[in-house]
Amino acid sequence: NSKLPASRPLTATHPLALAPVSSPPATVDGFVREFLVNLNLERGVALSTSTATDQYSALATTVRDYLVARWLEDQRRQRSAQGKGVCYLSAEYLLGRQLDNNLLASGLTEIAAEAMAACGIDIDMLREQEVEPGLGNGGLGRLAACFIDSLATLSVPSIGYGIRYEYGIFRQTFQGGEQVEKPDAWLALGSPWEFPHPEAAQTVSFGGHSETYDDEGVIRSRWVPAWSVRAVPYNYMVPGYQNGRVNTLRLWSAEATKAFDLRTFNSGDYVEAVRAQTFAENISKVLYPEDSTPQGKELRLQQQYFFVAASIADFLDKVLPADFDVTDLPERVIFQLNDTHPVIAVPEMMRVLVDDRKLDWDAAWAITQQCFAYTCHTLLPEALEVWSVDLLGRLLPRHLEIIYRINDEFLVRVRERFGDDEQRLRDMSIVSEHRAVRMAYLATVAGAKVNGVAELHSQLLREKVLHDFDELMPEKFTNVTNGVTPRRFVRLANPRLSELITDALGTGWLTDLERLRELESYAEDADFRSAFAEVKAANKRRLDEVLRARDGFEIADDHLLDVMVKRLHEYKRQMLKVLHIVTLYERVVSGRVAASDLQPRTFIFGAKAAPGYAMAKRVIHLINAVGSVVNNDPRLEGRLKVVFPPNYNVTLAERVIPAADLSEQISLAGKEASGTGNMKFALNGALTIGTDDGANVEIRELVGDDNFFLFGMSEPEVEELWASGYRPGEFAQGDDELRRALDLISSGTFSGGDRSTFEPIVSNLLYDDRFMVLADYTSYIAAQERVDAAYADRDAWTRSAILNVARTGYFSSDRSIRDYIDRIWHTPPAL
Ligand code: GP0
Repeated sequence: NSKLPASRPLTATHPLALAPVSSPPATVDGFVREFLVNLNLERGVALSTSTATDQYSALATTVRDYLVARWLEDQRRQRSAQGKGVCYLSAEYLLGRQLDNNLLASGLTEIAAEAMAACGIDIDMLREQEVEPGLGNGGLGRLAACFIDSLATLSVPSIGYGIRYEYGIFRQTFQGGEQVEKPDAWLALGSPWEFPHPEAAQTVSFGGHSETYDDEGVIRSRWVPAWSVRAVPYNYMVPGYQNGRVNTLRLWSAEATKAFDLRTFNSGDYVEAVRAQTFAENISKVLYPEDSTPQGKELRLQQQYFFVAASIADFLDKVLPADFDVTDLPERVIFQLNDTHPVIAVPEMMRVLVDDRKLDWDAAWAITQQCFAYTCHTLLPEALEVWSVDLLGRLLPRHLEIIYRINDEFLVRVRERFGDDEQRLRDMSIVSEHRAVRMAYLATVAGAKVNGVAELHSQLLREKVLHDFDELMPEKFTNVTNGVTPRRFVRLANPRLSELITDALGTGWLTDLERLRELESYAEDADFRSAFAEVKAANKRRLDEVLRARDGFEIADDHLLDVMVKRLHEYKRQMLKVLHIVTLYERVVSGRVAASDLQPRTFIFGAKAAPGYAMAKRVIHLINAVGSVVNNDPRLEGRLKVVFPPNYNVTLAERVIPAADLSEQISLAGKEASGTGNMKFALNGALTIGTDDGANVEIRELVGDDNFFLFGMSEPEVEELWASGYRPGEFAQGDDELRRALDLISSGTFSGGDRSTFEPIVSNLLYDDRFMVLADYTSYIAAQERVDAAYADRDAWTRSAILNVARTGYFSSDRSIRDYIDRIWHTPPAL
């Protein structure tokens, strides 16, 4: 009997307290009722007077209501099981829109559509109201979002911890073809998906000094910080795909502590008081927009420490039972470090165990080494974070001390193993000669495991970036090839393809993506091929509609859709793509090729540049400039189009990728850690033109050479050319068309006759060219000719596209998560 007792208060053991809510009935009527209740009670409006914002918010809240009971049940289950769980520590989660994902996960998509229709509301219009939470830069943040989806779908007890930035990745606009950044006020209308918990706030301290004291005869260290902020958790539900599970994503927001108010009050300076408030709130104000090139700013270190200190405290004090013995910690948790951004968690854990919990150093170190694992996402030396000793000493003096001690003990080990090899000691020291703390080294020394994100990447980590560490502790190194969630990037992004697959294979493939293999035989079926081609064509028409409405661009039906979407970075080589377009253009305007002989193509770009990355911004300007010339030159007869919609984000990705014919993955071999866009395209039936880099290698092995356009130098060839002294100018001399393309850019053709605008790009290529664009140009152009030839046989192309889908089920993030469990986490099978 779960009736409320009339006079006694509800106790924690009362049945209603144990199973507090039941979901509303999963019927159209039940949904409508809940929706109207939310509209009335949450928004305070009637249906007749509600705005689109009200309706979207009430719809989201309604979906949330259906998930809450499962969420609470999962929390209860995870608490009572007391098993080992995963804490994913990531400074970025590039979530994308939530509504459709949560409808799909809860199985409410049709019911919600009918319910909205019953209310006279166009649910598609409500979908468009949602502002995506852009709490990440690119691949790394999106990977974290895919991983928490798979963790929930695989029923792994886990919590994602991160930062609730008030401003996510900037909104990109173009003015005169140049990137202009606008703040992303994604919270301006509130977010219906979050649950703030100010009562569960943690205090996070900074500054001050470290001192020793006599603790009943034992000399101990303690940190006497100078200031602190409040970390307020905001919880988000992370539903598994139709499995009744809901995990938690906990994002921290910074607020001023009472101490700030007190200081103000005492000083009597109101304005100073408010300024202090702002100072605290600054910590979670904005996502740093640098991808792969950290800036070493103090505020960023504050952000990093802020969220990991709050997360560790939350896990130890709130998630674990009150009487938990921290010596058992390795049986209960593994903290996965998503790149170096959260690595300051290592000394923080040591500080908590040694200073607060009074464990001896060796015991604490043994625990810490089992509780952390580190994922490296890069091969670029400039992407490896370092923090100056001065900054660390100022902001986190006790942590710096701890890092020094970890380093001292580590160097003793190095000496034991390699003798007094001073060069090696310098090379491996966590604290460099330049008084900088190398966070990747700290993570490698502290972590139980270190993984790269694709086979080639993990191999190069062992051979190059972390070579010395691999020699000393080879057992730590492993690989987990990245993956993407098929729920968002196949099912939601490509409903037509999903339906076609389900018609052929039945259900079940969305959580067992290797089953796509069964499509191989369908590639030989002419009816299936034409159905598949019709899906691609329909996706192009859908993209055409989206881009017309969004930016006024058109996508012609008969064009090959050639897509390069990713952050703008020189190593990714958007310039190679530009040179291809300029070459095609030059062929026609010079009269060497008739426009009618061109395979019609539309080139789609999507790319944000870090605001301080001048060369990247120049390339954006050039793409737009080439676009406005090419798109308007009648000599091309409309056969080449360049389309660069601003503000590429997850929402746009979900529209662009399913429409693509050709996926551009053209980084210099040995530079792209993995790539994840490459996987999304292949799974949606685009063929890849790519170098032997990152996960491209694995994609090509799986789909087969016949279904992949390989070009360019291999990583060893790149190394060899560097070693022999790379002179890019010689490649320009050696290829007539390359020289013509560069000359055309230099001549001012794309800059209204002004020769200076793009001169820095051309001279950079001719005299420096760190990423060997010119060396790979000839091979790239040849590969593009093979693309044109292949596309001419449309039916054979479609066959290859189907085989790409059939053979890339390996790239489900479910498989990645299983690999993490087997190779790194060793968590028990799901509850
Ligand atoms: C790597 F170092 N990545 C970094 C970084 O700062 N930001 C970032 O997004 C990316 C890699 O470049 C990647 O190769 C990789 O797939 C991704 O991390 C996830 O592992 C392409 O985006």
